[in-house]
Amino acid sequence: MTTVSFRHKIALTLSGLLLGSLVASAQAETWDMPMAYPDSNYHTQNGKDFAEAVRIATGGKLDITVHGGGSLFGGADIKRAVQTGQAQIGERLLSAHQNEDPLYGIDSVPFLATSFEDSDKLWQAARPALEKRLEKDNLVLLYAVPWPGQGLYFKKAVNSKADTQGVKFRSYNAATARLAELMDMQPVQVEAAELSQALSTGVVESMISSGSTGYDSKVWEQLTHFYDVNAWLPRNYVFVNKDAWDKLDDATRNAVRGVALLAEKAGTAHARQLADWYVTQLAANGMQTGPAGEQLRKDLEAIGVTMTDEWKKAAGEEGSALLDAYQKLK
Ligand code: PCA
Repeated sequence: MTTVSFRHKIALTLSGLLLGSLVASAQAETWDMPMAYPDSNYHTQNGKDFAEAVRIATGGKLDITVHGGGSLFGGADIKRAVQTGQAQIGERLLSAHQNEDPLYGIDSVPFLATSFEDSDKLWQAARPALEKRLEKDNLVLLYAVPWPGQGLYFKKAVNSKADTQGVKFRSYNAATARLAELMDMQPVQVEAAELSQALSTGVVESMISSGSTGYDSKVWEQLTHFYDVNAWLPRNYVFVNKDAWDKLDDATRNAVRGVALLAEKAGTAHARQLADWYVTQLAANGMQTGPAGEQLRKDLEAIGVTMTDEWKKAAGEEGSALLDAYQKLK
């Protein structure tokens, strides 16, 4: 009797599982997730962990395939691809859209938030407005993870603006291009995926970025100096096409939201853990690393004031309200 009921239970469980998996596979959504940065980078690793956790949390109902390193769409095309539904979900540098709306550039205002703590506060203050703004672009914001602080890379010692005249500078958004102009450099927009090539062919010879991207691109093969100026901590964010999102049932959407919350925490913790290590790696590979000298710092601060004023003017009342909200959290 006991044996029968046990077997009966197993049979029931098995058929239940089978039915469950049939239902799941009948309803399984498959999404492509283009990401711009290399597979080895912590942002991409975090995206892969996110996709895996979504698979588990939804019992296989939502199956996300991550395409790292710009392999499915290059960085510059990812937002459009997701807006138009060519991909259902993607990751991109948020401030890359600053030319569409100054709000997108709030995390690249020089010296506004220069630590992970302040970057978190700025994100907390700005997130609701960014969520609304993205919705206008047919996108749903899931999570965002910061890069470490941005420092200046050169192939010579630079002590002040006098040393940067005419230097070819790799930019990755409107703020970095503006910074180059204000230092009398020549900005050239280059995606991280093409950075090594742009450096080795001499298209660019300097940049502002984190130790992370310097490490990923082995910039020590061409560059010699890294000034750890912590100008800002830009974010990559992960977003979903609104139509694809609306097609999911409530339980799946809740599961994805929960996993996204964890992904933001895990990715941010990773960034914090790795920030110093990356700079150590630059030094271990022969680069001179350290803070900027006094005159260079002063020059950068003056440029920061100009850029902050310009951003405030461009972002208007909404921008000022966000800055106020941020100051209240500090
Ligand atoms: N790495 C990215 C953006 C900011 C960063 O640290 C890049 O250089 O493209």
